Amino acid sequence: MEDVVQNSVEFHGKFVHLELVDSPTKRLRSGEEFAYDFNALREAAIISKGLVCDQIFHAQSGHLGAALGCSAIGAALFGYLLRFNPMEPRWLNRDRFVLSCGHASAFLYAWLHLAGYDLTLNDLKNFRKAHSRTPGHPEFGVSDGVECTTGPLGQGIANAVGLAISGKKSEAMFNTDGQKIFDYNIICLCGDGCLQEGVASEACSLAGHLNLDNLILIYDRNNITIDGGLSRSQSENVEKRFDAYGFEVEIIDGGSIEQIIASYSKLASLKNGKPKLLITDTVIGDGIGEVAGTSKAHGEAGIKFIKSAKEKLGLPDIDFFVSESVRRFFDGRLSERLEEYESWYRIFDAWSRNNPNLHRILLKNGDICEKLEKFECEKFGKKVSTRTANGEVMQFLAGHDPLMVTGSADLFSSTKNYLDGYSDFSADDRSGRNVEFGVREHAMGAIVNGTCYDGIFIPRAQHFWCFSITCGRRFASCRWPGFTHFISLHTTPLRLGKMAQPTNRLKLCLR
Ligand SMILES: Cc1ncc(C[n+]2csc(CCOP(=O)(O)OP(=O)(O)O)c2C)c(N)n1
Ligand SMILES: [Mg+2]
Repeated sequence: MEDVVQNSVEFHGKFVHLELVDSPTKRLRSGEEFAYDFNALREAAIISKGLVCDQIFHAQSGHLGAALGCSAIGAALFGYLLRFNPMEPRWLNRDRFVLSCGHASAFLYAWLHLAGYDLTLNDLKNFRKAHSRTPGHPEFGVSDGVECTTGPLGQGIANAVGLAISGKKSEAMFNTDGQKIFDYNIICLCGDGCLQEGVASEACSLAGHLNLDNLILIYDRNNITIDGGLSRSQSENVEKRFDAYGFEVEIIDGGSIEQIIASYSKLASLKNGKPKLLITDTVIGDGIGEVAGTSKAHGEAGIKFIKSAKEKLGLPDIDFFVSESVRRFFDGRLSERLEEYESWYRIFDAWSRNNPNLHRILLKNGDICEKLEKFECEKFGKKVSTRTANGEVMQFLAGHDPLMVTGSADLFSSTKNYLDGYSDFSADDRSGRNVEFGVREHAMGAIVNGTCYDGIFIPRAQHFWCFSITCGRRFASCRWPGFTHFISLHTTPLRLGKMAQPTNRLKLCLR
């Protein structure tokens, strides 16, 4: 007999009604023998290619290359490897998937649709249209399943590091001996360009130092960027570079679903203190023979070959086609995912009853603004600098809200935002509330954004304006090095999404 328990709970300001069914869940992660349906995954990968092509064909714009080249990765991740519940997209213990190469948004939308998220074929048809749920680059809060707004290359990797910090802190703060409610991973798909950006190097260096073994970077290594082959501008050994950062690294064929599942599963289960880099060798634009493997495949040049490409892939001449068998496969997976969620929820429910204080903190029932009213400004007694006053206020608030964390890029002594009485967040101390970012201002900004996206902790980070990432341009605008930066603006921010809008950026750059 199934034991059905009616329940409802508030999750991040949203009421979730649940029927808890007491049935055994297939735990993919438990290491049990599991029969993967590789045929369904292969078919789903082809269907995803059709959906990618159709979105970009309809919009007559977009990036085909990585979205097609990563179809096997998408099938493995969204078919089996990622833990999520499309019915509860902000499930606290979901795996967080970040598409750092945000230009490949058609990939994400195709897979979110197939996996059962609230993203319809109509949404896919509106790809790159104003106010659609499928903007040119993924936008947080616009479509379920999008964890971070991405597009500027490399940012997503640093966001993922911020999510990983949040994950480690959540485990330390909320898991109890009796009940483990957090054990999620952060999976970030990134391309050659993401890994060329300095922000990624800063963030990964810190991730290795902090032993963030809940972070899995999947590197879509197609060796092509917009203007041509990667060898024009890069010759380092990425494997050794990440090994030096302290990552566990594996290289596989990114077109083999079997290899992806095997390597990912191995890496995800390795809780050895090392973040993971899964280098997947792929072919950009795979499926459109006329451009595949070349920089022409990166963007829209393949559009004119889409009709014949779909035919060669064995897809019918139907726009936005999804086969019955692929639908059935994902329906079946959805039932299994719901079971997994329900199993977790039972643990969460018991945890909530056993730990009412922690539960209250997690769901942020306390009102920090109310506390702020009690802050006595008079105690300064004299004029103080704004950074000193800010530090005092933060110290006060931190005493009232255990979710507050802070950070500095080696300038705590000047920025005055160190939380006294609390330790540093480190590989050995996950309860620490002060994050020492090192001299990595660029990554600090994006990492803190990642922690914010997660919504569990309230992170703050401070540094000096003159050391902000626009430093190079600011110096140029002062004409100190006697050089002028020419800044291009996107003429089509509408199709590209908010990430390409010049708002505020120009002001920021010229300051
Ligand atoms: C910070 C930043 N600089 C430049 C761009 C413009 N841009 C978009 S994609 C791309 C090339 C990316 O190459 P890769 O990551 O290898 O992606 P692929 O061509 O393989 O899809 C560039 C330069 C950007 N999106 N972000
Ligand atoms: Mg590339």
